[in-house]
Amino acid sequence: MFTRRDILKAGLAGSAYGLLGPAFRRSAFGDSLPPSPATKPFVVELPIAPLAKSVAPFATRADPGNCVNVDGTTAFHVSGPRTVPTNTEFFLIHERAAPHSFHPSLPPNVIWGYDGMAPGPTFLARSGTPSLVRFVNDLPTNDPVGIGEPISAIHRHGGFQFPEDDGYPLDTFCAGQSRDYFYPNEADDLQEQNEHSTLWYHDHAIDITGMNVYRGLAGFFLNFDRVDSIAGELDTGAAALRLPGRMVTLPSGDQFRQFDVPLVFQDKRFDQNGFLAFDTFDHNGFLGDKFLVNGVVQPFLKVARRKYRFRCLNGSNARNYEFFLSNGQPFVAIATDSHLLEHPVTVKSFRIAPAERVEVIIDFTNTTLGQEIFLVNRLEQTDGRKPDGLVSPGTQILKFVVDRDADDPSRVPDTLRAVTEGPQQLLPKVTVQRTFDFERSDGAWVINGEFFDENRINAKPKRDGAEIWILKSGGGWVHPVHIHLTEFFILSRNGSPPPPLERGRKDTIVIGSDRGDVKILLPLPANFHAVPRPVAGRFVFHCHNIEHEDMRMMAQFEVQP
Ligand SMILES: [Cu+2]
Repeated sequence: MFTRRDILKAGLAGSAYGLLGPAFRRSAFGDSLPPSPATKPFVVELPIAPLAKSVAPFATRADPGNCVNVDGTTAFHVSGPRTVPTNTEFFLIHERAAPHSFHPSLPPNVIWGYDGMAPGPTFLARSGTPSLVRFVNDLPTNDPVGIGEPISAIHRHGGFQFPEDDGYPLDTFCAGQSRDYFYPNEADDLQEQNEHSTLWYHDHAIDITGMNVYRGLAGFFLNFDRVDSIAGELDTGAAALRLPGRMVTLPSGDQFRQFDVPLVFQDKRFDQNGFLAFDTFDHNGFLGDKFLVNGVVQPFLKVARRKYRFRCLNGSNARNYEFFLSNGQPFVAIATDSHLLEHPVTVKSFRIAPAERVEVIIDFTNTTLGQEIFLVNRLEQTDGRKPDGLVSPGTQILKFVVDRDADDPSRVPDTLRAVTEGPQQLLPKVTVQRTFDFERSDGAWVINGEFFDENRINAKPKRDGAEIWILKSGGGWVHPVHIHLTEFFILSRNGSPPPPLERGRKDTIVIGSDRGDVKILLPLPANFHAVPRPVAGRFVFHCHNIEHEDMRMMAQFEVQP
């Protein structure tokens, strides 16, 4: 089988794809793409993925270890049956093809989803209660659509987990196989400031992540603790923030999280028959012309006159967004990436790059019944290089329809999550400063001049230490850089203090073009506690424009024991 890297090496890109079989056929459009069929906006109600349900504990088993990746490699981390704490919750998720309606005027499409859903089921985890998730690969090996490969690795993005559970891109399982992932659900080094909020899980298999995520393999993983608690606004505990959100039981008996809404934004393109299209040879970053929220084109959401928490995730392959509200109302940002901010920040708009999360409170209290408010993207982007800039009026992505009143015991306190170990405490631990240059090379993507090579370790930081990294981009290209394992503080952007939404801990950071370079401070945790073990081993960092990632803009560090 040819890989994208083989194609690159052979210099065949864009010319000989017809030789390469269905998985590599160019979809039914060329560089002069016909636009997707017209779809009427705001006729579909926003879907909200069901919560993942735990199952009876099962015996864990060895990872297969013999799944052959498209580049010929096999797993690096192979773990045997696991010993997990007795309070671990077990989950069983099947990756499978399933029919999906993106919009009523498009024909049913076949997506690949966790439990056949795109986005997949949402996990709600409690800090201190680990999860063991068995992902079973039931993806088809003879897929007629030709978008995606039935080879999987699962990365829980923003998660603090062992190297073998991190979705290291070689650690795949093939159709017919499964892999068990253990998530400790604990804050790094058990510090409350490091408790997680909005994580997401998605495919991370070497060279094919872009196609597999585009086909639907992504979902939310939310983490709660005593401060940002599952009881949320109804929590009577002294430590509870009581942010908007509560659990309710639906008539079906299923649990549902109300007033706390995950929103994944993705752009897609459809051919003239209304079927999902993808260009395997767009190595700059694939852009769609349809805007989806939670898997459907331009939906609406009925809201009550009260506060809501929205967990915004950019799940697009390459598109950046800047969101505004059509009535000019501000957002109150409470979290960026995996962490609550120290203090809420009121903003008129916020920008979000691929894989970033921004959590905002929108207060509908002072609206009128029947009022319609739109979430609008005003950031234009026409290629994978960078967003073009703000336009007016922009594109309405999601319509809120105010249709009722509801009680609102929620609060947004002035202090959300105090930072007890910030740059001031960490800087004395720094012993190493490194520079990583993210650049284009021969139509593909390199870090410090080199493609990802699983046999090369680019950095060997010490556990329980801290490092300064300078991330640079050349050629006017924007790269959302994601670092696994640890979340960092931004010391400066272009030599100046970071803007307000970049002052919390981050796991993905945009560099390049007018955003410039960043200097970041990475703390390296010392220990895992749920299964006691020092933090050590290999983790990757890469561009999260997934086409850049698949074209090898990735490197790795190995935390030293
Ligand atoms: Cu990039």
